[in-house]
Amino acid sequence: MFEKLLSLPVVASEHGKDVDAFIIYIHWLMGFLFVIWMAYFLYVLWRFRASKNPKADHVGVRSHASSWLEGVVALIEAVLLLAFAIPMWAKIVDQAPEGPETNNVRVMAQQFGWNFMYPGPDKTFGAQDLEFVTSDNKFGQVPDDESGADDFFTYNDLRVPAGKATVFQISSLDVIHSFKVIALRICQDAIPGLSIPTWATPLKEGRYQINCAQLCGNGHTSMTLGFMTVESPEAFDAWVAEKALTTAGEDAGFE
Ligand SMILES: [Cu+2]
Repeated sequence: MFEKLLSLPVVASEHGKDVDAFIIYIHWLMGFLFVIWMAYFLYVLWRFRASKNPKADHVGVRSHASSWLEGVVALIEAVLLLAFAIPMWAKIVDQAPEGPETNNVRVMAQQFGWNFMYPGPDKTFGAQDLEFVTSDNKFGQVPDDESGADDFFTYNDLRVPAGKATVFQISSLDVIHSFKVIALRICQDAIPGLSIPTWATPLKEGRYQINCAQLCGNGHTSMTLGFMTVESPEAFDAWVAEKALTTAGEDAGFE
């Protein structure tokens, strides 16, 4: 029972197990600190009990040991942040993969759903320009751009191939949303006017919920109607070929 109660949500991405390991490590560390601090608290209650200390000491601690200790803790935290956390973020998160084996999807959040744009079989997106954005052209696709001829759109239906990295370019049509796929262990704010990449390599085939992780309005909860399907690369390629033939250029969205 406890195993089910305490387990983390299903992991479908390559880096997801590292995120989970980190979460578990932090819980162990916090558990350890909790035990130590509680023991210290009980010791202090006993050590400075009223029966042995009838008169309060108004000077208190005379040594500077605790100030030094705090300085050391601050230094360790600065080293963790500057030497480990920031370089690791720059290496793992900011450097999205590129190349022919990488799948690319543009994500346009709106009140209240998810629009997805695929580059089609040529794997190249058509040009985008803000001046072309309308309610039927949410990504601002430039008309008559050749590489955009096979680009197609879906609404609340995200598909990605298993075993290949997918880079999501996240943006928003209206307010700030946040693209969160718990199974992939990714979460990125969707900000109007910006296109922010985030990426993951899905491994486990299946259908997973997409969440909006910013309270974005009164229909916020219905953004959970977005789903991501991880399928075999063959099934994904067949789907892309069929969609590009049948719905290229057609808005799939919210009416
Ligand atoms: Cu939202």
